[in-house]
Amino acid sequence: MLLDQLKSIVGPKGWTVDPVEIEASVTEWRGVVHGSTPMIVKPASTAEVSSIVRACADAGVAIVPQGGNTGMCAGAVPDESGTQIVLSLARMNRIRNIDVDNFSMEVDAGCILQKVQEAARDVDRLFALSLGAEGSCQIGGNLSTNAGGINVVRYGTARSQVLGLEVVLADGTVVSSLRALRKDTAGYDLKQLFIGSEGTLGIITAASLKLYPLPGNISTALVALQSPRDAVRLLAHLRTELADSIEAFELVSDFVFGLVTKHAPELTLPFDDHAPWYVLLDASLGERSDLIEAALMSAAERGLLLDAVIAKNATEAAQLWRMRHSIAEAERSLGKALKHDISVPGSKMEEFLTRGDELLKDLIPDAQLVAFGHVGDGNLHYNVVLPGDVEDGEFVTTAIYGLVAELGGSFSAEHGVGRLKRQYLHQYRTSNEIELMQRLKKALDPGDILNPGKVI
Ligand code: FAD
Ligand code: 2HG
Ligand code: ZN
Repeated sequence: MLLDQLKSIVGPKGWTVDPVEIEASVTEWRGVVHGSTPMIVKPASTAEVSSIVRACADAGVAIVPQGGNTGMCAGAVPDESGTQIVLSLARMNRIRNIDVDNFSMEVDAGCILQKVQEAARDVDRLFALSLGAEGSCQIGGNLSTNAGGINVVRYGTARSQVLGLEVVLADGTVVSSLRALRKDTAGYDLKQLFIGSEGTLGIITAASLKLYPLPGNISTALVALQSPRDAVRLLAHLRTELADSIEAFELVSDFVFGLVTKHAPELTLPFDDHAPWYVLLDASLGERSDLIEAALMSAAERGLLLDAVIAKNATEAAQLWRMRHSIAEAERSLGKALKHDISVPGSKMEEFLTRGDELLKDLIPDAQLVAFGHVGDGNLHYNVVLPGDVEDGEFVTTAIYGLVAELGGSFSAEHGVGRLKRQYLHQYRTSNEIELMQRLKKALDPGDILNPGKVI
């Protein structure tokens, strides 16, 4: 019997059928998808992951790898069949080693992102991935979704932070390419296949990560703006004026900050008057923190901004970033929004927002638009809260994705495809791209046991 076999592989601490734990693991972060599983297995080593996968493959039973279960497209929850095993990486949470001189570290896949950041900071290094869920998401989940977050504008997505990976394949084979090298042209770059594949091609058990020098003093500013176009122009201006020291550059609509301050009344906007849009930014200027004021002044002279506040100290800066990182929670309290994590070229951002606005007014005038995001990367969260009497918003999503495609963008820029966006992958990728993805999936997972029903 498979469940008994799995129990004996992981020992008494390595599995659970506790209803409370099961409930949390089968429910997507917003509760929009609710699956079922007979058991959660929690291996403590790569060897255990390998044995679990081999046993499941022999029995023809599917596995759903799960990190912090903070994903936004139901990739980490099992389906409703009640047969899929959830494989939690939570017990594999060791920082394996840090090579300070090589600016690299090796970690288990189940390490919480914040723990990785802190371990790097303790040795004066930066691990440059940061996002609102960092207190609970795991590095394995970050890599499997190729997560973005607030520092992509400077350091790239999760993919750019990886030097090597250790992966368990669908037949239990362990492929270790944990080399901590920045240059390596020996054969195919296998790690890239698994990064962003959302647990459908292999289970990531460890990673060798790239570190940077700590950026030193960070200047944080909140800028009030008339339009997203000004945000794009302001970013170009600041990049030039401040020698490309912008570490984060996030756009938020006034409506969205209104949601946050309603949801968390202790947070307030530091302006007397409201503006249509805001940008929250970090710049690493070291001792030259005065430069940010001069750069913002010259931006104001060019008409690129309405007002700006520079955080006076780390506490004020943290308060501003709390407002940004509280958006997902605040939106969740409104109900089940249609989430669209789209991207368009920066030059098309304004057109997308103007035409998107017209489209929404036309289709569904009482909808509430929750627009914010990583404008420096052309990645917007263009979420729509439907009025109570509209049950199914698929027509809205289809129209928005159509506009995104027309402007040369992507319907899925940051959170992955998971289960919720799967149908659109087939619509917005060419048939040759889909066929190649299917061939890769078949070659690596012929029995379709790794996270079936997700992505492809
Ligand atoms: P999970 O949700 O557990 O899993 C995600 C996917 O990866 C699933 O398909 C799962 O099967 C697979 N997976 C997990 N671990 C492994 C593994 N070890 N091997 C193989 N496959 C695996 N995302 C962003 O990109 N940018 C943001 O700014 C951002 N902000 C967020 C803010 C909040 C408040 C929340 C709740 C979420 C946010 N997210 C963001 C989404 C989410 O945090 C990220 O997608 C994160 O990378 C998921 O990590 P996780 O450990 O929770 O993965
Ligand atoms: C963010 O940027 C996350 O805060 C979550 O990617 C986005 O809630 C969302 O739609
Ligand atoms: Zn985001």
